[in-house]
Parts: sequence; structure tokens; C-alpha cells
Amino acid sequence: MNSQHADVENTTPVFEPGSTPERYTITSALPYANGPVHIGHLAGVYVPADIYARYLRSRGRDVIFIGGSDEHGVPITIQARKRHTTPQAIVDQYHALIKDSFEKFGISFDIYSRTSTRIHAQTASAFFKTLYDKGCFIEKTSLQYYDEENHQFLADRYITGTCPHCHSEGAYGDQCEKCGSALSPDELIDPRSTISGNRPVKKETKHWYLPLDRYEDFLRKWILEGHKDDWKTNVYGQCKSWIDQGLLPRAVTRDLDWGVPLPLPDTEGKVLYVWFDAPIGYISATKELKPDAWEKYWKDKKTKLVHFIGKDNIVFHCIIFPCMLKAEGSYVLPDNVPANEFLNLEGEKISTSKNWAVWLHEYLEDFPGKQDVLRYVLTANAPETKDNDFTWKDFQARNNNELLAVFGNFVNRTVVLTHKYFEGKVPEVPDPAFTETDREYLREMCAYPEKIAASLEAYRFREGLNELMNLARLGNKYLTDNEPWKLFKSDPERVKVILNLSLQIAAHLAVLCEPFLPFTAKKLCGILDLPKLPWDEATRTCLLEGGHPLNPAEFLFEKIEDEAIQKQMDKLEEAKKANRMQATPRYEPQKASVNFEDFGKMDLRVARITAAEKVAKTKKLLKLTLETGLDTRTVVSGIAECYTPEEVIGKKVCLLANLEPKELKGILSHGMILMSENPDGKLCFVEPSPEAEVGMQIR
Ligand code: B3M
Ligand code: ZN
Repeated sequence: MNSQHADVENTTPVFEPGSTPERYTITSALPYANGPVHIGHLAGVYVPADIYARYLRSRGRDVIFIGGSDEHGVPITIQARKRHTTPQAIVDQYHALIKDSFEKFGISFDIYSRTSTRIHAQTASAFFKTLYDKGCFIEKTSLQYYDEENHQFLADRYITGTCPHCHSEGAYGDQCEKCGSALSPDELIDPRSTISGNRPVKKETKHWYLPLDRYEDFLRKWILEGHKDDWKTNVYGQCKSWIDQGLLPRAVTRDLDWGVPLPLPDTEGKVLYVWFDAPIGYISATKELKPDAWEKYWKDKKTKLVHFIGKDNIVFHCIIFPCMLKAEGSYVLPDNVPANEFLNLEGEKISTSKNWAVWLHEYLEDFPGKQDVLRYVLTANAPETKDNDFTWKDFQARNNNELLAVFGNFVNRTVVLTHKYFEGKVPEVPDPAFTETDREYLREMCAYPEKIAASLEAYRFREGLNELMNLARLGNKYLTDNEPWKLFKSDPERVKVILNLSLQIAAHLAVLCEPFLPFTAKKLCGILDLPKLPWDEATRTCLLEGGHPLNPAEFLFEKIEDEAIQKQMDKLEEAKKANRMQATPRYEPQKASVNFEDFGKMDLRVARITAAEKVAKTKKLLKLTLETGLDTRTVVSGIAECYTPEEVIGKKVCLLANLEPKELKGILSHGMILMSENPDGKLCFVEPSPEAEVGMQIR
């Protein structure tokens, strides 16, 4: 397809500002099923996506919220190899853990699927075949890096080297994690196989490439012109620099045995590139969810498609996947991709390999029932326009000083006083009883649904949450300024007004906090005995009629003590210590290679120690007498700090017999005993097997 004249109109939804799309397809990045999920995942992708989905549902919109596990790709096969298991076993384990973690944090997917399903393989291979039959691919046989020892072509994480852009080491064959550049293995400097460590050779293989360069006009028109005002600057900027630096054809197939097989003849051992098949996972999951109606969520221009992702996925969701959709021709294009930046932890980059993370399943063990506290803190601190930092101190402060002291305290005082003064029933209040100030508070209260909606419609979730807390602050101020507890004796009628109005604010909070704090919303609705109300109900003044009975008061939040925070800091300290040990390799790196000939010059023998004594005036030396099968000889050995003479007599050892004789403390030593040494300097004998006889050569 010559996309030079790619029109953009035919499948690009256009939603006039303020207009309401007929339906929404919300997707969130499919996490690789090769490890647990952590706070960075929640902050960057899943909490904002869930807030958006919950909010839209609360407004009665037609929404599908799609999630799932990304189960292909080289990292999973590398992990399977390391753990001597199969990729399927790896993804089965982590898909279940990730799905459970998301459920427990109230991430309200309409479906959480996975890409190892049959329906996904069918959908992805059919998508590839459509593009293939339309002639969208370039078919190319080329020389690719190959690991001869493992008979494996090296793509993606199977090959590493120095990034040509930022010159950091450890870049991979498909991406540099340091600078985010998408790479191809040929661009790597000094490439090495991550399987064997060897320098790879080149071997011929055929692959299919998506010619991204042919979509430049389309991308410039669709993104650089069409979305310059509504896409976040961090997203727009990355797309622009990618397009400006020149787009290259990208391979969409791989020589791997794990992935979606190619729907072409004679392509045994070739699969779809993970980043070709994974985004199609959104579509196959929709097919699972809506077998008879999935197409309107992906092919109807009245559908608003929004991808929630982290910044390292921008290229794949804004450039590559849209080019695939464009090439196929019948799909809508994403209306927005509000990617977040990264969340750091205590000032350091979150790292799975270094265990520098707060894992969701562990958080739930340490803070049971406090999912909303983490949702709150991660939204209040969300890395929406720049990387941000999570600290446990801030977590504690926001819980204690904001959720507990403002939101929780306001609701609790209101409900407790209503039980104390009015038997737990919403006081009856004739309208004229409200003062002008009261009415001002009520007007302000009813403005919050629109205020918060404006933020959420623009994907500004931090701002939306802050507006929600402003409503809680409004209630807290009203109660504190009016001090009903001082008035009840002298003016109970006034107290009725104060508590009625405060209860209306509490009810509005129950409606408006649901997208952010779903567990708190449910609990608060329970206390107020309020059904779950749609968003727009909160534009009404009275949500709780006079006489309505409340349920008993209970705390929405509780104080987080220093000990609980210290425990988390200790866990991180442990991780740091473990990393320090890992960072300085426990053992010396391998020495320079020697050739077989050099090795052949050494005469290694099995020998036995027949006598031993300390060498006078030394701490480290023992004088040993050895039977070698050739002769009886003296060897001086530096093992006195680890072994006594008594301990070594009778031991069979490995002897380097033809080491040049050397005089040590006046004693001529003929040879060297082989010892192993751990990083703490502890020496241990390298002992031949019991059946090895004295005099045998060691080869
Ligand atoms: N599996 C997540 C990542 O890059 C990646 C997203 C796929 S979304 C289709 O960590
Ligand atoms: Zn780089």
C-alpha cells in the first residue's frame, strides 16, 4: 500500500471538544508475565487508567477497559532458560500473580486476558496475514547475529552491546533502556550474546519488515498536525523526535520458538515480533469480551480509543501500532495516549533485577486493607509530566495528614455527632434554615463534579484528586468553623442545619471519590447507607433526605505509625546490601583466555599429604610432605590460617607438580597444592574424588 497519499480521515475519530463519544475503548499496557507488578506499574499506567474507566462508567458512558499479560518476547524465554523450565510455566505463574494483584487493587478491567491464548494467536496471525497479502511488508533475507554455541539467532534481549546513541552499556537488540532509543542488533557496538557471552557470528535468515518510512506523511499529518494540542507534551515530543530523526523499516518477525507462529509456509521456527503481536492483544481480548460486538469498539469512528502506557512504550503505541492499524485500514486510531513518565523509589530507579521495588503482593501483606492509601499517594505523586519519586515518609505523611486528618476526620466527626445528637438520622431541615453562607457552601459543593470531570477528561488525575480533596477540605472547614459540638445545648436547630449540610458533603465525597478510592467509596456508602450513585447525581444539593438512617460510624482511614515505615525502609536497606554484594562480584572475573597448548604444559597430579608442620615464625605457612606417585617431596603451602597440621595429614590433594621449585622461609618448595578461595579469603582444598589414586594425572 503506498501510504504516501495516506489519508487520515477515514479511520481517525474526531471528537469536538465537549462532545461525548458514543463509546470508549480503554487499554492499558500488557505487563510482561515474567515478574510481579510494582508501584511503578500502578502509578504509571494502571491507576490512571482505572480512574478514567471508573469515572466514565460513573457518567454512564459505554466503556470497555482492556488489560492482560504480555506473554511472549525474549525476556520470558531467557528467564525460562535460567530457571530450567518452560516459557509457558513462567507466564502461567506470573499471569496469575499479576491478575490477582490488579484485582486486589481494584483495577476494574472488563477483561484481563493474556497473549498465549488461542484467540490471540488467531487474531495476531490473521492481522499479519492481512498485511502480508496487501503487500505491506518488505521481505528481506539478511545476515543476522547468531550464537553458534547455542544455535540461536540473537534478537532483542538475546543480544547486548553499547548503545550507539548514548553509549551506555547493556543496550539490547531492540531497545536501549537508558535513552529509550529503539535499536536493531546491527546498531549495537561490540555486540555479545546474552546466552553465552560470546561474540556472535552472522548467519543468513529471512524476515518481514514494516516500512515505517512509508508512513511518515501519515504520521506527520495524524500526530504532528492533528494532535499537537491534545497529546501530552512528553508524548508529542517523543513522537516528533522519532519522526524527525527518520523512520526505518522494522522487523516484525523473529527466529524464536516462543511466540505467535507465522501464518506462512516454510517459516518453521519463526514467530511474530512481540511488539507486533502484543498490541493486537488488546483486540483479541476485546473479541473475548464481546464476541459479537467487538468490532464497534475497534472499527467505529464514534469510538474513542485511549492507550494508557509508560513512556518507554510511546514509540510502540504512537508510531508502530498505529502504522499497523493504518495499513490494515479498518481500525480506528488512538484518540489519545496519555503516557506517564517513570516513578522512582527513594530517589533510585525502580529495578526488578535489583529488587528495588515495592511489589504489590508484598504491600498487601504489610498494609492489608490499605489499597486506597497507595492509590491515593501514587495519584497525588503521579509522574504525569516528569519522573517523580515515591518515599515511604511521604506515603505516611499523606495518609496521616490528608486522608486521615482531613477526609476521614471530617466524615467521622459528622457521622458520630449525628448519632450523638439525632439518633443517627439525617436531621430534617426546612430550606429557609440555611443561611447565605450555608448556601455558598452548597453551591461550592455542587461545583465539584464538573471541576473534577474537567481534570479527568483531560487525563490530569493528580489535579482531579486534589479537587476531590478540596471538597473534603471544604467540609472540614465548614464543620470546624461552625463547631456544632459547642452549639447543641444552646441552639440544636442550628446544629441540625450544620450536620445536614455536612452529611450532604460526605455523600458527595462518596460519589466523587469512587474513581480514585473505590474501597473508601464503598465503605462510606455503607456508613451513609447510600446506594452507589452516578456522577451527575453529585450536581444535586441533597443526596441524603431528612430522616434517612445512617449506619454506625467506622474509620475510613487509620494512622500509619513510624514502625510500619521503618520496616519498609529496612527491607529496602536489605535490597541495597544484597545489591552491593552483587554489584562487587563475589568472585574474581574470568582471567584472559589461555590456549590449550599452554594448559597442556601444566602437570597436575593426585597426591597425598603424609606429614605436616607449622613453619616457624610465620602465621600462614605449613611445611607439607607429599606422596606423589613419582616421589616424596616437600611443599610449602599458605594454608596455616585455615588448617592445622593435624587436619591435613592423610588428605588427597590436587598438586601442580611441575611448578618451578621456590625457596620459602629457607625451605625449598617443589610444587603447589590447588585450593579454592572465597571472597572472605577462606581457603578450601580442591579434593580429587575418592577413587582417584595417588600419582594419577589430572587433565
Ligand atoms: N509488555 C510492557 C513493557 O514494556 C509491554 C507492553 C505491551 S503493551 C501492548 O514493560
Ligand atoms: Zn541509549
